[in-house]
Amino acid sequence: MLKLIGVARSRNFRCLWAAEEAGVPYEHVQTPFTEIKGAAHLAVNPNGKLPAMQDGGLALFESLAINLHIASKVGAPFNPAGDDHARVLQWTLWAATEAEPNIMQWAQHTFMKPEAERDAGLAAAGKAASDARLAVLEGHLANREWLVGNAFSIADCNLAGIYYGSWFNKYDFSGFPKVKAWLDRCLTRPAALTARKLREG
Ligand SMILES: N[C@@H](CCC(=O)N[C@@H](CS)C(=O)NCC(=O)O)C(=O)O
Repeated sequence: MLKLIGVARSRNFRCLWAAEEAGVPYEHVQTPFTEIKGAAHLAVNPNGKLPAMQDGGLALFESLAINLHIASKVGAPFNPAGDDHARVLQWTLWAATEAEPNIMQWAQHTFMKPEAERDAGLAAAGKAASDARLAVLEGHLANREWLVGNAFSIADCNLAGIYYGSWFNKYDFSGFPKVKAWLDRCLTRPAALTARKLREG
């Protein structure tokens, strides 16, 4: 059975959410942060990070790669084919390279790091860079409900999974009403609520 490795208060949240959306059976192995540099965990994720995944003989790291693998087990609309599959890959790579580094910089220096280590300048720069990406997303969502096609897909799960922490911690999305409404739609789906319950307790 598919094993999703790592506590839910890590990027494993997005993998748990994807598995719930896909409806694939999985085991949640709740490896804590205290064990991620140990030999047993390094054998499945040599980066010493969460999450990791095992599925038969396949071991994967990188949360969004894990999610694409989970989605590959089901068909459309969660895992669309053809041109829409290319669009899923586009948004997934955009999530990893454009969205996540900037929103994480804001998050790290706003609420994640101990107060003494936060840098207001880095938080502001992270917000400015995030807002530039959110403007792109706002334009894309101007006349559509979901990122790809006309149904929720793994692309929505991957990108909304990245913005979940900032959405939960009250990032100011007021300049991006379409994005805010899309995040509300994504993160209150039944599968998202199940994964959020694992994370938020
Ligand atoms: N790009 C990786 C990032 C993994 C990552 O940084 N995970 C964090 C938890 S969410 C972690 O394990 N941090 C502990 C550390 O870096 O020592 C992914 O998406 O899986």
